[in-house]
Formats: sequence, structure tokens, C-alpha cells
Amino acid sequence: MQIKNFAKILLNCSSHADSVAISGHKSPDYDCLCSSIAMQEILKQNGINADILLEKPLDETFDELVRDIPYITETDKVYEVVISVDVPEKNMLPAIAQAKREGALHTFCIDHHQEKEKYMDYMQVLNGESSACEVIFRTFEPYFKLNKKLASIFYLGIYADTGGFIYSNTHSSTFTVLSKLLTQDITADELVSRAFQSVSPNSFEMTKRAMNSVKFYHNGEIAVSVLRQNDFKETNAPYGDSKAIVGYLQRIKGVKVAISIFEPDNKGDFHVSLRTGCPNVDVSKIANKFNGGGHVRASGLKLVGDYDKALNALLNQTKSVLEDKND
Ligand SMILES: [Mn+2]
Repeated sequence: MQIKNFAKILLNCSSHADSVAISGHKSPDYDCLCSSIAMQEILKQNGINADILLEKPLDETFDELVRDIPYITETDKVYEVVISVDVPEKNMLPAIAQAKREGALHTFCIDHHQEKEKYMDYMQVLNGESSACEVIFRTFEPYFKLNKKLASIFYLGIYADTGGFIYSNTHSSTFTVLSKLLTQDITADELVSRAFQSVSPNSFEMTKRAMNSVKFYHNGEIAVSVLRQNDFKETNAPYGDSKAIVGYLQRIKGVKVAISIFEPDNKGDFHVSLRTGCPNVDVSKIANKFNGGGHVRASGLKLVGDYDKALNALLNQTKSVLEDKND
């Protein structure tokens, strides 16, 4: 839900606090990193210092604009205020942020996913907005001065979560925000090609393997790619670069649900990304069955155990959703 005066309350609590922390979700993406950085900058403009908490250092898949930030991955510090950005539920907070949340006096959440639980004292959740970046921009607009750095950060976050302003979460309000960002003389084309359009030779090799693995099910309506642990090891490609693969599958004519499965390490779990371009298919229904989450068009989940069994369960659930047996 939307809270009136959310920005005022957050700034007021933070300015009276000795310490403030900001955290995005586990396995961070551009929107969550950019919204963390934007939040930190907005607080700074209001005379408040805040640390950004992160599970572990970022790999080289991320552009330097978001990578070269002094993140905190370990600290004994107790934070009086903890702010989560782009995190729909408590379990998606990295462990460090979950621990700091327990000891905080005031907690805030700013998000654009479907609200699952009220895990913070104040929840500013605008479901359906393009990105956490857009929610932050609109919520805090009266309380910050837009500059080139902030505009570039917001632009990257919004670009990432809207797939370059084409997903259905792109609204006219999104373009209103973008038009304001472009007044800051940002080099949007350069930003986008650096962050999203360049691939390393290693990532290209990994993508080739993913493409070779593709199998179709349910009369070509389901496409599945898989990258096992050895594919990541042998190509030496960063896990983060595999996120684009599901987007390729979604573009194949006739495919209603695109599924990319990844085994990032030897812990025995499979990360699954789901996409659909079909207006009458809701992939979050598949994700929810496996305690995952996300949006109607793009969702994710985790499977554990034997690969064949995991794949079977996933395919059965996907077929039920396609056949609409699920309601
Ligand atoms: Mn997001």
C-alpha cells in the first residue's frame, strides 16, 4: 500500500538515528542496486549518512557505476533504521540485512512487487510500478535535487526492470520520470551499451551452451534451457550473465512460457527464471507453487534435489497453468 508522508517519516526517523542501513534483495539486480544507491544519495542530500548492505561483493558483470560503491558485507554495527528497497518479503533480504532488521528501531520497505507480508514497520509498496527506482523517485521527489549521477542511476534501474521500456510495467508515468532524468544530460546510450549490451567471450560461450540445451515441451509452448554447475565452471562465465538467456527463449514464436534453469554451485539447488509474453498466462502462479515470487510476466523460484524430479515437477505445474487448471 501507499503511505501518505512516507518520505517525511523516513527522513525524520533517519535524521534522528545514529546509523542507517539500506539493503536490496539477495542476488542483486540493477534495480535493487540502483535503488539502494539512489536512496543513499537522497539521504546524503538530506544530511544523513547511510550504509548499503550487501551479501557479498559484486562480480564484474555489473557496470562500474553500481559496482564501485563502498558496500558493507560484514559489520558489528547496530543500525537504528533499516530500509529495504526492491524486496517483497523478509526471506529475500540477505542474511546481514535480516540480522540488522531485528535490532532496528524503525524499519522501512520501498518496493514495486506484489506485497506478500508486512515485514517492515512502514511499507511503501506501489505494486505494478516499473521499478523500485521509479517508486523512490516519485516518493522522494520533493526531497532531493536531481543531478547527473542520480539521473544515471535511476535510468539504469528503470531500464533494467522494464527490459528497455518494453515490458508491460512500463506506464506513461514511467516516461514522465524518464523525461525528467533526461534533463540532466545523461549519456543514456553509453550507459545502456555498457551495462546491458556488451558480452564477454566467456559469457558468449555460456550462452551457446544454454542454447544447445534448449528443449521444447507441450507442443512447443514451453521452452527450457539449463546450465549446470560444470557449464559455469568450464566457461568461467559469471552467473549473473546467464540472466539474459530466458529473454531469448521468450522470443521464440509459439513459446508461451520460457524457463531457464541454473545450477550456480554445488549446493544442490536450481534457480529458475520464468517469463511469458502471453497476456493470459501468469507465471507468478507457477513460482508461487514453489515458494518463489515475482510478477505476472516474470517470476523466479528455487528447486532443490534431483534435477529430473525437479524439472518434472516444474513442467507439470507449468502445464497446469497453461491449461488453466490452477484457479
Ligand atoms: Mn525491481
